Amino acid sequence: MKKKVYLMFVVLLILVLSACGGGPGGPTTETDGDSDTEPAASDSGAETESEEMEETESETADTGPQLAAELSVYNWADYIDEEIISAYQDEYGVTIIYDTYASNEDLLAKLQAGATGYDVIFPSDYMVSQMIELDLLAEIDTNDIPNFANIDDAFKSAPFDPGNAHCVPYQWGTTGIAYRANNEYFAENTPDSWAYLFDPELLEQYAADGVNVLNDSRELTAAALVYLGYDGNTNNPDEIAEARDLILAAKPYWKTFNSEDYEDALLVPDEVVISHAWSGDAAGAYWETYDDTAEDGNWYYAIPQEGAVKWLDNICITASSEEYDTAVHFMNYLLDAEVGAAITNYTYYASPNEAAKAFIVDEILNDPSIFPPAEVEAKLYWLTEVGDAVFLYDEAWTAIKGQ
Ligand code: SPD
Repeated sequence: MKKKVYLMFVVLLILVLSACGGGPGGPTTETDGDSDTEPAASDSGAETESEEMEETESETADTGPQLAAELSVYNWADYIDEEIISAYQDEYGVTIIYDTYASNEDLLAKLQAGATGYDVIFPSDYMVSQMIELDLLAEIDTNDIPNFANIDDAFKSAPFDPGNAHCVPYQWGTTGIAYRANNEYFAENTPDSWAYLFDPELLEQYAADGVNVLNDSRELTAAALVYLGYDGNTNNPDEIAEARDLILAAKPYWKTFNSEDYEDALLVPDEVVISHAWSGDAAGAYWETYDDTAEDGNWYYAIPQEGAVKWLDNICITASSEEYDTAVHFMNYLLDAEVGAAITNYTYYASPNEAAKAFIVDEILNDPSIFPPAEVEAKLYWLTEVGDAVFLYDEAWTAIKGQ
């Protein structure tokens, strides 16, 4: 399986970095003999307190801030190879408390409910604006993150966070339709329209074989809106209500609302035949089912003709975090070229890290479902903050999930 190959790649990367005596937290280029690798936060050796103090003071003076013993990271499910987390912990002695969520709205609800334990989070574009307005994000200084220089300019200073005052880019992708290429129906019919998820007449032909939609209110409502010919970010109550009704009419044909681990379901025979999907999960299903003899995988990915979402997930620090120095150190680590590539080689999502591209495996770099060509880009749009209409989307979602 491909993921095993990528896991070996990560292990190899860690060995190479250790052999070089440097760490990915360091600068992208070294101009002198000093290593930018910072000291570990904890030390298991039996030193006296004064020895420890002396060492701490000189390390602090020479190499930068002391790192915290722990950092709490809250990320999307299945969005990083655990080996990368382990490598950071081993190299810097910071214990990462790692937890996951399934949607931007779950993340927001958790923070609004008063959760203060999280330091580093990964909201998408529109949610970054929403969180900035709600004062849920700390301000950052990208000068504290030397590897920010690795990020492609096209992904810097996005409208949702001008000047990257709060966040840095992590991974990006699109939202389309994944389908079983070897299914009798889809071998004849390419699902290149949202009709394949919303039109009961079409759904009747394959619903029994399993249909999944993302359990994500803005994503699913946007797909319904653009199918109806509306703006995927509308704040018009009538249009949102129409999208809700379209979804409710299609819902009986859907087997699951799953965005957390549906990529696993795609690999189970007879579980699902078509799914509303994020590009990386669809590409993962393709490569996981790739047959060397046939030179093909069993899952394909289509961008519907009506338009599809392009999104950018970001690394941010919560306003309640007391670990700014360690949080930016961890962000810098994730933005290292080789670490950035190891993330994409595991997730199959596109990397906004230009320097990482030299280390991303060719089959991902050359996969148009991951890095879309210009004609596909032309059909993509961003989800944006919708102001008070967010309450209309929430109401619609409650109705959709409740019935
Ligand atoms: N398995 C992790 C998937 C993360 C996808 N983020 C998508 C955000 C779309 N709004």
